[in-house]
Amino acid sequence: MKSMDRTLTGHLPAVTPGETVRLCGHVHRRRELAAVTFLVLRDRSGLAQVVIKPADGQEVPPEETPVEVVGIATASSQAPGGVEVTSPVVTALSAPARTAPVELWRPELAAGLPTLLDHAPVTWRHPAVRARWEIAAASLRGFRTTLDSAGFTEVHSPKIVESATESGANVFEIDYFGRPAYLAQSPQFYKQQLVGIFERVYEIGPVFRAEPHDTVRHLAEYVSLDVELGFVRDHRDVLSVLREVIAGMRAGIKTHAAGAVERLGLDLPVVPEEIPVIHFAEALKLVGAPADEPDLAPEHERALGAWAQQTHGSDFLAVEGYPMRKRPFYTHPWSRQARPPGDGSNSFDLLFRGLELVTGGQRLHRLTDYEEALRARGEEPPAYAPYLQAFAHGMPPHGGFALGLERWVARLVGATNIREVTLFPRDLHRLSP
Ligand code: AMO
Repeated sequence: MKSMDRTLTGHLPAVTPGETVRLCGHVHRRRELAAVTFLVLRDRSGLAQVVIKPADGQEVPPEETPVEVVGIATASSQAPGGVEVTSPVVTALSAPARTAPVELWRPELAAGLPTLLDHAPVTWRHPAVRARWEIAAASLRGFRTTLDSAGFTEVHSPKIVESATESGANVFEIDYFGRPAYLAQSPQFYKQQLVGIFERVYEIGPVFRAEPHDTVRHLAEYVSLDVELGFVRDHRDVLSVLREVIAGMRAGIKTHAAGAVERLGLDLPVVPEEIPVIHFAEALKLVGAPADEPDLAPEHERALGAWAQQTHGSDFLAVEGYPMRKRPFYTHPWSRQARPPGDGSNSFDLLFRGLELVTGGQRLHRLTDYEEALRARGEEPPAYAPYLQAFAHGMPPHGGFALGLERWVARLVGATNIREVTLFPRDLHRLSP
């Protein structure tokens, strides 16, 4: 008995009735009736019912206490999966758990967002809450699988950096052995330099934004899924890779998180063979915004999302040709034949169900273009010397994109606030748990 392997609750239905099994998990629910006590045990794979009769002489510790249960697998039409455990020996694996701040055994968690976040180490135990991260984890598997099989190399770049990459404003300054340094706002500079080495790279990692606004779509730290590839013709090649990546993330969810999809009743998006593309100038017209607007407001993105759904039956819409003045200095100017009005760029945003999910595009790749672009923005190229050396020594035309993991999951599960799908969110007001 001592060396007996553990059976997961999810595998219990496959056990031959009459066999002895050993389960480990948390007490999800303890129900004491006059003649019998039911213990619902929760492990990483699901729930199982354990039936305790007075003659078994077993005490069930309070809900959330981790336990080991050794008993007989017994067929029962009442039990989840048709098999329950009887005649058990129940051993507590820690001191009795304190009463949880929320009733985790209820099918749906009845708690407001502050309670969920304040008690995250406990509230994430709820199966319906945990399912959200299962979606995230399966998406990451799909992301990696897709890129690994397309010849990409996974990289990791420093998170303590010398200068801002996206804009100076929302950067966290830190004390680095007595001199100023910053938390990386994105792996942008590094992923570009690494294209010169590996040609195709991706990184999954945290990025930091000192977001001064308290919104439902911004965090101070989020998980960025970054991709960069060389020898592109323009941003449309990048968009094709993005399409494959999103299809791969969806496939990852279907394969590795089928239980979470079912539990949450998700309607996974259809990823069209080709993601519909609209030019920024057209998009402004469509939503009735002034032609000189430099960016899309959230309500514009929502309207465009609805338009993409109606016109193309698509949950996704790429908006290309954003004005150069709103994009970072490394952005490549518009180069396709049909020249749109204004100072367009070879960059795009991807909207998913009316929310910006991805930013990407083609980058400059000639040293002289960088020097010019930096000077035009009042910056001195020597300040960027470590980054610019890659271009001095020859870089191919390249481009890439970054996808915010929390926004992807929030849209998939229908969460209005991205904090609902973030394990331990960091924002203007929150630094713990
Ligand atoms: P950008 O700054 O647009 O682009 O970020 C890319 C994507 O990251 C997500 N995102 C955020 N998610 C949560 N909280 C935030 N504060 C936040 N800010 C951004 C969004 C967004 O679309 N270097 C470029 C990418 C590139 O061109 O490759 C960049 O970082 O989903």
